[in-house]
Amino acid sequence: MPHTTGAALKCGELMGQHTSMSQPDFHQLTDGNERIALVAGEESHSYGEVNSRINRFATGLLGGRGDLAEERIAFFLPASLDYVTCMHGVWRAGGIAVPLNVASAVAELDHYLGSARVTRMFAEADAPEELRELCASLGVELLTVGELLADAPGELPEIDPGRRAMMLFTSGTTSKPKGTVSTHRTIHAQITTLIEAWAWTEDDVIPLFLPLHHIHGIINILSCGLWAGARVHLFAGLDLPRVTSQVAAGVYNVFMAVPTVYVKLIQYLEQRPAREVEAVCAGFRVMRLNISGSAACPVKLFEQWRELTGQVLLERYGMTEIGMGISNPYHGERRAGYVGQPLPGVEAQLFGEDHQPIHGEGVPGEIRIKGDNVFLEYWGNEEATRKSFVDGWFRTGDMAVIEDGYYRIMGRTSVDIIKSGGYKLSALEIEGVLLTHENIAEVAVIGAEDEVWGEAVTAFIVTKNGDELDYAELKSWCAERMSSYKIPKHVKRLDALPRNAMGKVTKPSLKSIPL
Ligand code: MLC
Ligand code: AMP
Repeated sequence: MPHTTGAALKCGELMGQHTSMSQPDFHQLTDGNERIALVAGEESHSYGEVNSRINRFATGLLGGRGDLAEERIAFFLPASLDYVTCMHGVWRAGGIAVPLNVASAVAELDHYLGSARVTRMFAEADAPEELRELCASLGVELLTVGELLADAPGELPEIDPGRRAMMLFTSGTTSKPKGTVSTHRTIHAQITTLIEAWAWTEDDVIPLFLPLHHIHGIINILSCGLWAGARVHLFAGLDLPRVTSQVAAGVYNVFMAVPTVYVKLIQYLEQRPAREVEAVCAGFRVMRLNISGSAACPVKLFEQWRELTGQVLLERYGMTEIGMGISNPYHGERRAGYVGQPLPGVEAQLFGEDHQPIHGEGVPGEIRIKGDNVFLEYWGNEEATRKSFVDGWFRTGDMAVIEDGYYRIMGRTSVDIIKSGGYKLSALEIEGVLLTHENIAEVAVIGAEDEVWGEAVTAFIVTKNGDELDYAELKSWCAERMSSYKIPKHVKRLDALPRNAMGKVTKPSLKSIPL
């Protein structure tokens, strides 16, 4: 994929327009601040310690240069001190941070690294051999954070807020994930609106077990936490025994997760002894805030959580391209099945198919968003960027209706987007991989309604030889080619796919086929 040759020019153009800053203003990240910023297992790190490590890393990254000039630096790191060092170090040195999914298959990493034209990648010392080979074949230098820590911090560049800061890969209606680029200003806006709306303070303590290649983990939890001077507990993944024991011990006062996590918590607690359940629920009950988002929170789940813990979930709506857009109130009615109202600084408007704004209530339309929170561009893909904006409004592809002043999400404009456990997946991307299987002639992938995952990836296939495919074999075939959460949970063989008169597969009709 061609890389935007206009990058340097555009950045130069922006330089004169806004005041410069040496780093996005995470005011608590300063030398000498002894408050604890990160807790990882038995280790904890103060803001001052993290700050000086970031400066030493940024200095090492620069290696004598004045500015990284938007060099794409990828990192393949779990939630850790190294991850935070990398993210902020790249920002301070003037690069574009490209955090990657540590659960990616090599074929996916090939696309991310290649399309972003990544030059350097940071991983742990024991990075898998396959990753080393991939980096070597792409000419990407593979390093550890420790290797680049300078002995002392050097001078760092002034970074204009309009410059590119981060690229996150997101699935869309095109087959391969696109790099969503946000600027320092975007990130600043995405953070500050949440600091205000959800009343973050430096007394907050929050667990972070969501992946750190998506905004839910990166912005809502890690960045808001560090901006506020709060304490963020890092986990490599959702470790229910550890998280719940910390909850029971009263460690946290804020909790943020996707609906699937609340489902998993309820299922987990159903199997635990009554005394433990009581302690965990008491730990949740005293928190100041429990948030659900990244996928629809079913009303039943909202009620179950309230019954179990007394917590009224605050549901909010967001997207990689916009950060958070719409939220139920911190103070005020949190309505089950609704996502609330636009956040401070975010403009939201429903539009009809004729691209006209819908005024008043009760008429569904597509949510479109404006504001500093909106991303800059899809990397190297001007056409996709252009198509996703109309008159300066970003088209989310999500349909909603306003009822009694609250937005209710109704679904998406595309059947090819699947939300599974909070991950956005492209049906077309999964179909593209399945079609390379030697015995698959045709395939249609949909998201089937599912109590745990929200939607479960489901593949309807027509085999070349007319026989069933062995599911276990197909699963391990897929595992070599895609992240495990993209692998179909259900596979159903059909003699032929249902098609309309134009020959197009009628995906909605697949939803009613029993699995
Ligand atoms: C894990 N598995 C999934 C899955 N997560 N399958 C489908 N969908 C998912 N989301 C599968 C694995 O492949 C594996 O299968 C098995 O479940 C166990 O894996 P695990 O990693 O141990 O699962 P678990 O830890 O329970 O993970 C569940 C989860 C995780 C909900 C914690 O999926 C998750 O972190 N989701 C959140 C993603 C997120 O942050 N989205 C935000 C995007 S930003 P097998 O067969 O190998 O056993 C966005 C904007 C916004 O949406 O508004 O926030
Ligand atoms: P992503 O592209 O991974 O950032 O996912 C963003 C998408 O998640 C949105 O476009 C919505 O479809 C969906 N989403 C996020 N929050 C909610 C919510 N509270 N209710 C319904 N859908 C949501």
